Amino acid sequence: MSSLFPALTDGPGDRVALRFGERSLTYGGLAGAAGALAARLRGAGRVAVWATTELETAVAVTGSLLAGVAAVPLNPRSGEKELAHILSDSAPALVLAAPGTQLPPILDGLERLDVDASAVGAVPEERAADGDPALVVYTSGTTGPPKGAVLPRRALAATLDALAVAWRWTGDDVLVHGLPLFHVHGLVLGVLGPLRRGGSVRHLGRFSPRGVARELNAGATMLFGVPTMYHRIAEALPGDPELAGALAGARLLVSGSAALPVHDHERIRAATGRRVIERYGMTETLMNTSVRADGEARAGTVGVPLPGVELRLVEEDGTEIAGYDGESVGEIQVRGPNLFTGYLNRPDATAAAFTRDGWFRTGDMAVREPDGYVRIVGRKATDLIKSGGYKIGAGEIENALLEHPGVREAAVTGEPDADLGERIVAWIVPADPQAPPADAELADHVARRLAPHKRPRVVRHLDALPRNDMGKIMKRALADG
Ligand code: MCA
Ligand code: AMP
Repeated sequence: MSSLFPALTDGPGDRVALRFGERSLTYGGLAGAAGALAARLRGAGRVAVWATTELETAVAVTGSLLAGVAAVPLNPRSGEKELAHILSDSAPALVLAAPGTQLPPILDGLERLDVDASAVGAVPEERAADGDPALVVYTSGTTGPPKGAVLPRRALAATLDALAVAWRWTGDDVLVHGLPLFHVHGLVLGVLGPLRRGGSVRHLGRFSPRGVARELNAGATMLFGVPTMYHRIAEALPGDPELAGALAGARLLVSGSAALPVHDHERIRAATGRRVIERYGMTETLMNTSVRADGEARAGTVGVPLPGVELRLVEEDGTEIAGYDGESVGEIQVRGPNLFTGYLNRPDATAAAFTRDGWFRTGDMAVREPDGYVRIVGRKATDLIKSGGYKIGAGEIENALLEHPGVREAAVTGEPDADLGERIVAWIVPADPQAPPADAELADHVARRLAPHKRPRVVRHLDALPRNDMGKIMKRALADG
C-alpha cells in the first residue's frame, strides 16, 4: 500500500512533528529515528510498546508501522494479571521502551529494545499490504480478560482520512491533548492523526485545563479530550479568563470516548461562545460518526456517518429501522474500511461480533434525527462501564475481587458520576462479616492486578447478593436498591 506517513519523506524536514513537554522532534528527526528503528524491527512479527506518554512511544509505533510490524501498546500502569494475559495472548517478539524506563519483572523474559529518539536511519519503503495488522489494541468485554482488537493498516488510513475531510484537518493544524497512548483515542487520533496530515501534536504529559490554555494560546488549533477532561475545563472556566480566551480561539474542540453531558456542553458554550463537537468511535471500528467542522454541533448528538462508513440501526429481531424519526431506538451496526479484522486468538468472539453480512454489532443503542444525526441513548450491555472515557468490564473486576481472601461474593456496577461519567461500584459479601477488608485495600488489590483506572471508587457491603431463581446476580436490583 502507499505510505501511511508521506510527510516523513515528502514534507519539510524542519517542521515540528511531536512535542512532549520540553522535548520535540521534527519530521526530519522522526524520519531518522523511526527509520533506524524500522531497520531493526523488519520481520519481527508483533512487538509490544511500553506506552508511556513520551516521545519514544510515538517513535516506537511509527517505526513499527514503517517496518510493517504490528505494535501492541501496553498501559504502563497495567497490573500483573492484565499484563500476563496480554503478553501470553499477543506473544510479542520484543518490547520497545524509552531508555531508562523500569519495566516490571513479568517482562524480564522478553527481549527489550530501547527506542533512541535521536537515531538517524533512512525511511524504508513500506511494503506491507492494506490488510496487514498495524496495531493490536486490548479492549474490555463484559466478562473475561480484555480482547486484542487487530486493526489493519487500511483502517488507520481510512479513519484518519475520513476525519480529515469531516474536520478539514490539515498539516497546518497543531493538536493539543493529554490522552494516554495505549488506546485508540490518544494514539491513533492523537498521534498518528497529526503525523498522517503532516501536522504537529503537543502532548501535555498529563491533562490539565492550565496546560490546554497555555498551548491553545501558543498556537495550537485543535483540542481532543474525553468528557471528563471537558467537564474539568467547564469547572475551571468561571475563574479563568485565559482558558476561556484560549478555547474561544481554537479552530476545533473535539470530545469522544463517551457521551459529553449536555450541561458541560452548555457551560463551555456560555463561557467561550464555542461549541464542542462530538465524534463516536470504538476500538474495534475506529471512528464511525462525527459532527463536521462546518456542521451544526448539537449537544447530545455524535453527528453523521463519516465518509466511507455504512451505518444502520437495527431492532432486537434484526429488522433495520428505515426512517429517521428521532424516536425509534436500535443497535448501531457499522461496515467499512475503518473496521478491525477480528479479536486476536478469539474466532468465537469475532464471529459473534459480526452479522452474516459483515456488519459489526457495536452494542450501542441510538436514534437518528430527521436530518440524519445520530444520537446515542444507551448501551446493550449493563456490564460495561465507561469511567473517565475508559471502557471497563464488570466481569474482570469481579474476578479480581473474588481473588481477594476477604471477599466471598462480588458484583460490580457503574453509577452516574459528574466527573467520570460513571464510577465503579463494588458490592461485596465479605468472607468474615466481623472483619471485612478495608475499601482502600480492595481498590489497591484491583489496581495492582488490573490497572488503577479499573479500581472501585466505592465499596458497599451486603449480607448476600440479590439473585434470581437461576442464581444470577440481579444487578438492576443493586443499582435501584
Ligand atoms: C489512584 N492511583 C492509583 C491508585 N489510586 N494507583 C495505584 N493504586 C491505586 N489504588 C493513581 C492513578 O494511577 C493516577 O496516577 C492517579 O492516581 C489518579 O488516578 P485516576 O483517579 O484514575 O485519574 P483521574 O485523574 O481521575 O483521570 C481522569 C482522566 C483519565 C485523566 C480523564 O481517566 C484519562 O486519562 N482518561 C482517558 C481515557 C481514554 O483515553 N480513553 C480512550 C479509550 P497519575 O496521576 O500518576 O496518572 S476509548 C477509545 O479509544 C475509543 C476509540 C474512542 O471513542 O475514543
Ligand atoms: P472503547 O471500546 O474503549 O473503544 O469504547 C467505545 C465505546 O465508547 C463505544 O462503544 C461507545 O459506547 C462509547 N463512545 C465513544 N464515543 C462516544 C460518544 N461521542 N458518545 C457516546 N459514547 C461514545
